[in-house]
Order: sequence, then C-alpha cells, then structure tokens
Amino acid sequence: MKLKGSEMLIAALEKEGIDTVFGYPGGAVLTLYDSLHQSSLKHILARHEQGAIHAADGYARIAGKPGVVFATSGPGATNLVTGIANAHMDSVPLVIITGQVPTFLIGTDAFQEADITGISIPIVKHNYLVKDIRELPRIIKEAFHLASTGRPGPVLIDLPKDLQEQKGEFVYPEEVDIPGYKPNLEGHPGQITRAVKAIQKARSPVILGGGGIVRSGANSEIKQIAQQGKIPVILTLMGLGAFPASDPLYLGMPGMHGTRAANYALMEADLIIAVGVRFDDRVTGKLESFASQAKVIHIDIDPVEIGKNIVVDIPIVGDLKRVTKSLLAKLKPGDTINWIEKVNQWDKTVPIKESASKEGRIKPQWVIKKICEITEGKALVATDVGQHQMWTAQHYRFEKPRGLVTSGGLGTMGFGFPAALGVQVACPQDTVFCISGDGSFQMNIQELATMVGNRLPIKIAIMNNRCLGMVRQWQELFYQKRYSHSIFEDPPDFAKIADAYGAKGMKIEEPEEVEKALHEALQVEGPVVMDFRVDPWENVFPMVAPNQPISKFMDKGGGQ
Ligand SMILES: Cc1ncc(C[n+]2csc(CCOP(=O)(O)OP(=O)(O)O)c2C)c(N)n1
Repeated sequence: MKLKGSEMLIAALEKEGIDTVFGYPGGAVLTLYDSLHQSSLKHILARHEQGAIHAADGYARIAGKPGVVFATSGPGATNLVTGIANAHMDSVPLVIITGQVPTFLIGTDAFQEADITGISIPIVKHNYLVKDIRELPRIIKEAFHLASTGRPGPVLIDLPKDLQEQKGEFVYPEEVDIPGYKPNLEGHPGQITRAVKAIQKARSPVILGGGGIVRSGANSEIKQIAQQGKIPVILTLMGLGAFPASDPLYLGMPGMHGTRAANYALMEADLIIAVGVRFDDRVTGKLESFASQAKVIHIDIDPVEIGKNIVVDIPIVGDLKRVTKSLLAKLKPGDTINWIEKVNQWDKTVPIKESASKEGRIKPQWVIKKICEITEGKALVATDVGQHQMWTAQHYRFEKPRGLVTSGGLGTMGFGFPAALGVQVACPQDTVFCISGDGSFQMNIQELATMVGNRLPIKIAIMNNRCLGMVRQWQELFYQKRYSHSIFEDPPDFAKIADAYGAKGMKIEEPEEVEKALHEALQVEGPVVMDFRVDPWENVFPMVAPNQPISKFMDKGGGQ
C-alpha cells in the first residue's frame, strides 16, 4: 500500500494501539496535522508544547503505555526540551514526533530550523532524523519498542516536511531487530541464589523501592517478599504507592524530607534490597556516610544504574517483576523480630498537629491531609515541584501504584498541571487532583484552556503561599533569611483567572472553610481551581541539609 509519510505515521500509531496524541501544530507539521482528518486518533491541542509533552508524560505514567507528542520544527521542538528531559529522568515512555524543515534545507539555517536530534541527544533514550521514506515504518516500530521496553524513556523522531508529503510503500514490521539492544530480563540465577542467601542471613534488612517497581508492575511481588521475609519497606518519591502506606511494614519515604524511621533504618540496616531505585542524592544524602554497614542487593533493568553511586555487593540486572518472582520462589521467612521491634519505635509518619498557624492562617499540610481523607485516598494526584510536592509525599497516603504523578528526577516546576490533564485523559472516570504551588502553576497556567476545552474535570488545589516556598525555605535556613527574589509582591487572583477561562474558581482564606470548599469542589462536575491562601512561613520538615548524613535531621521535634 502506497502512503504519504504523514499517513504512514498515523497508520503506524493506530497499529501501535495509540488512541490519543498531545500536540501543537505549525508549518513543518501541517501535512501531518492534515492527515489527522482521516484518522481515528484523538488529538489534544495544548496551548504550549511544554504543556503537550507533560500531558503525554502524565498520560504515559498512568496508562502504562507510551505517550505520543506532535510538535513543529524550531521553536515547537525546542519548547519540548524540558519535557523530554523530565521524561528521561523519570524513565517515562514517550514517542515524540517533530516536524523538520525539508531535507534540501537542512543545515542552511532555514526558517524554523533547529537541530532537535542534536539538542536532545543527552536526554532521549534514542532519536532519529528520517532521511529516506523507505525507513519510516521501521523507525516508528523501533521507536515504540525502545520507548517501552527495558528501561522506558523518550524516543524522538524528526520527520522533514518533504518526507511527510512523499509517498512510499507502507508495510508495518511485525518485529524489531536492533543490534546491541537486548534488555536482560531474567536476572542471573546464581545472583538470585546469592541474594536469597543474603536475605536469609540478614538480621536487619530493608527494602528500598523506587519508580522501577511501578514501571515493571512488580508491586505484588515486592509486597510478598516484604511479608514473607518480614522486611520493612521504604519507598522513594517515585515509588510511592508501590507498597501500601497503611501496611505496618511501611516506614515512609527516605532522604532529605524522609521520615525518621526510613532514614534511621537505612543507616542501621545490615542489608538493603534496592529495587528499581537509582540512589539519587536527595535519597542518600552524604554518600560516604550512607548505609555504611549494609550489604547491598541492587535489582534494576538498567545495568548503568548498578554501582553508579554506591558500591553494590549483589547486582542483578533484569526486569523487576521477573527477578522478584524468581526470588520469591526460594525465599523463607527471616529472623527479623528484634529489628521490626526497633524500627517500630521510630516515627514512620510526619505528624500534623494543627489546622492553622498561630495567626489563623491555613496550614498547607493540613489541606493535603484533608484532600486525602475526603477522597479516601482514591484520587489520582499530580503535583508540581516545591514544598507542596514534599507535603503531598508526606501527607497523602498512597495505597496503590500509579496514584501519584510527580516530577522526581528533574524537579520540573510547571509539570504538575499539564500532567494532570494527561492523567484525566487516561482515566476519565477517576477523580484527579492537581496539587500545585502559586509559582509552579503560573509556569503552565495557559493549559487552563486545554482543560476547559476538553471538559477535563480536574480539581486544582493551589497551596498559595505568595512565594516560591521551597526557595524561601532554603534562604531562611541556609542564607540567613536573605530572601532574594523568592517572594511575590503582587500575587494574581487565581479564582478570577479560572473564571476567565471558564472553570470554577474558589478562594479559600480561612481554615474553617477548607473542608467545605473541598466537598463543594468535588460536587462540581467540571474543573475547579481552589486558591488556598496558606501560611507563607511554613517549612517542610523533617529535613536533612544537602550532603549531610541522612540520620542528621535539622528539626529537633519530629514534625511541624
Ligand atoms: C522550572 C524550574 N525552575 C526553577 C526551579 C527551582 N525551584 C524549586 S522549588 C521552587 C519554588 C516552587 O514554588 P511553588 O511552585 O510556589 O511551590 P512551593 O514551594 O511554594 O510549595 C523553585 C523556584 C524548578 N524546580 N523548576
């Protein structure tokens, strides 16, 4: 069958089971957009390419399949860069299609030409500049395979305008054959036996789980290992929900804003079973002091992660679900009674004592706790980046995987709201909350139009502290309260902005209004923007200063 390049692309997406794409048109993708007319694909028009890619990212994290993005050449493509890096850092499968200037103009500084394959090299799993129409079907097939297998990640296809027009034979390959790319799935049996022996021998083991558990769907295996071996579980930000927060074996999140139980347990453990984590500096604190007494078993699909930051005793490269299944088959209950008694004496949660500050201002942590209570923890939550993100991690109790969508590795302000759009598109029946800050929300506020236009009934809760809270906190703690450009002098009225876009806006200023407002927002069928005027001086505690041992907490009291 002879098809134009743009038609091939659409046909291939349909063959890959894609039903939704996120994007923004322009000169170099006019032909591609024209071909959408004859397709069954749903296209969500964002208001900025960054919004489109974060939405695709949120969609992919929740749907568990690749998100697809279209953008034009030049500024369209460069507007995607933050979103590509964000997906790369958090191992999110994306297939990104950018238009490029016609092949005969490439390299001439043509109008809207940007070398996006060059620019994106360090932040993609792979990228392609298509030069021959005969290669297009194979390239698309490979792109989907690469994005979604092994360690997932973003793959970019740059498709020149003339190739979108050019006709070629379309036969979509059934299989891929990429020399040098064969992710190891099973895990070495000898290493698995060694791991089982080490677990059996350990007296104070912990499981440190991350986003890899969610990506590979290994949560039930991890739960069985924990329960069978009587091993406490610690989850990083990316792993939250991969083990139920209500389980007595759960110790909380580790690291800079982790619980005492999680950090002390890591520092005193004799064995760390690290599953789908990458030992980020926000987790380890000062590396030389991190878990110095522990042997480490590290299971990950990506061999590059093993031994990258810490010395590993038993490395296992493989798909977590498969490896943990094999491990389980051999595991017997361990002797950890004394250890469990010990970890149970440490704080596993971050307590919240009051709903309001002395001045009667709303406490943001309390709002987040109420969102969790009122939705019975069942809402899907997307956050932005800053204090509100850490408070969400601490106070929303995630019971299931894929309940939290947050920018972990890159820490991208402006991610949360567009990501929530993608989450709601993937799960139209679910209640979706976007918990944002007044700084982050203003970074992609234009997506209010996308939300309203697509009738996405997202409930946005802005923890409005009239400042860049996390920056202000660091200036307070580490720069002797010299607040340099972190306080907003003239904050906008978010309720009025919501109203202007056609969403319901609410301003909540008194602590006693919080619960009523949340109930009211949940009664509204459409989208709601809740502007919670919270205490601007609230800090995220517990806290470990950067590059300090994670047992060295800054606060003395154990909570706010
Ligand atoms: C794109 C981007 N720019 C800058 C930063 C640095 N940064 C981290 S947290 C933060 C403040 C976030 O403020 P806000 O969204 O209001 O949330 P809050 O901390 O007040 O809860 C800043 C500026 C970032 N993470 N991302």
